[in-house]
Amino acid sequence: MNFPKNFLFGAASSSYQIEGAWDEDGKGESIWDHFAHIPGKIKNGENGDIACDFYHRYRDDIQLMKEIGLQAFRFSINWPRVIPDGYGKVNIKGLDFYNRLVDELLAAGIKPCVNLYHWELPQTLQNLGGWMNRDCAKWFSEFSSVIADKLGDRVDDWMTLNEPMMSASLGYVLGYHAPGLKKPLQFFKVVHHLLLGHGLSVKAVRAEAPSCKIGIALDLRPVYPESESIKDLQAVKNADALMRRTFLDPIFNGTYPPLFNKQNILARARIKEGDLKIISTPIDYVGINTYSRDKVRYSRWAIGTGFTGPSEKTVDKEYVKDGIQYTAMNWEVYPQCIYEILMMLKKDYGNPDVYVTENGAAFTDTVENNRVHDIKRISYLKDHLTGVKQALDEGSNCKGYFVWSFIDNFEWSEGYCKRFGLIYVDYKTQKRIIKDSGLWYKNLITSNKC
Ligand code: IFM
Repeated sequence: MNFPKNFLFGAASSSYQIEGAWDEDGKGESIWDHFAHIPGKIKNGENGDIACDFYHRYRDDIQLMKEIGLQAFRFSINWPRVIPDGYGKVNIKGLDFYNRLVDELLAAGIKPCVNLYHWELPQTLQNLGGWMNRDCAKWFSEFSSVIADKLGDRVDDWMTLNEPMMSASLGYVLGYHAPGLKKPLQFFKVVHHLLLGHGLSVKAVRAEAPSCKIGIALDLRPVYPESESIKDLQAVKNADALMRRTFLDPIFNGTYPPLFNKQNILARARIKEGDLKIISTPIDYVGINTYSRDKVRYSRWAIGTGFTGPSEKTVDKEYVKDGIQYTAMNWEVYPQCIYEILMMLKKDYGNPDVYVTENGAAFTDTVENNRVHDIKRISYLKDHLTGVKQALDEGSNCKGYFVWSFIDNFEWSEGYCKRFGLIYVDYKTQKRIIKDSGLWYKNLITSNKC
């Protein structure tokens, strides 16, 4: 099964999950530094203070990327590392880290793909309301300008936000993620400000780097009903509107789905004239982060949405139920997910250029004689790439695929127990081991087929 000649194979990461050095070289505090330091918020009391120590080990890690043949590396910029207070003074040492990282990647022949926001909001801005404050969109665009001004001469590929749905839902409604708020009535306001920030950031980056390509990484999953009842089928429509169309419709069409009409208590954002025009500023591609599908059911208690979604209940370990494999995140392995999302984008949004910006799986890994035989991860990746290939054969404009993740890392509220990497990390010693999946990926990249 061959992929097109210029199809890009990479791997992804994010700053808080790998960098560590949380208070070094003038870095300010992020909402994740703050949240993870609150006892009880993260499993086993862990935090990202050290993580994979990528801040100090990036040179060696880039050699590992080279060893497994990565063509591209997607990473995020830690906003308060560069602008400690969120706006105003730039921390040159922080900016210089990303400058060196880009140079080192290019020297290794690896394409740097910059994601501007993977949830590392400066805590100072959270103290001013975070994304509930409309000014946050403006501060984000100023931060984007600073980064594009510095890196835009060497970085061609950009993303504004990673998974704004997760920022808004886990961060402001369910409270599992930083900033840890439970304010459902603020949901849509947060979404709107994030999307406004996205639109302003697209313009800011283009102003500094006119020939770059810029998009956004959205978490998109096919939605299925738990039963065939009319109410569950309606729940699917609502879930689809909330989780998919809330983001794709304004970006591609300049409208919000009807779920957010004025009568809906969730729709408390003040949308000003011209906002949707900014949000729908044309982008060069859309990134999709896809891992599984969601099953939803009707719920009369879910005010404003009418459905309850996938359970957030976590498990210790992967398992098989009714013949279906679930990962250690308790996510169903549903390999058609990427194919279905790519086909949906083709049918409903004019077949834009797409990158699969994240796909991968957490399984329990064990080290035996300095090797990690992660066959379940290999089969997961292989089956999902088969879906990509099928979509390409049916006319999708998918241009590349990034494994989540390049390296085991800090999995947010789950701490370090969930491993997604192609590279294993022994957190006590920071020793790395290329897993069998890393070697398998290398072979796929070299042969261009799976
Ligand atoms: O680790 C996360 C990443 O930060 C965002 N997308 C999903 C991954 C796995 O949960």
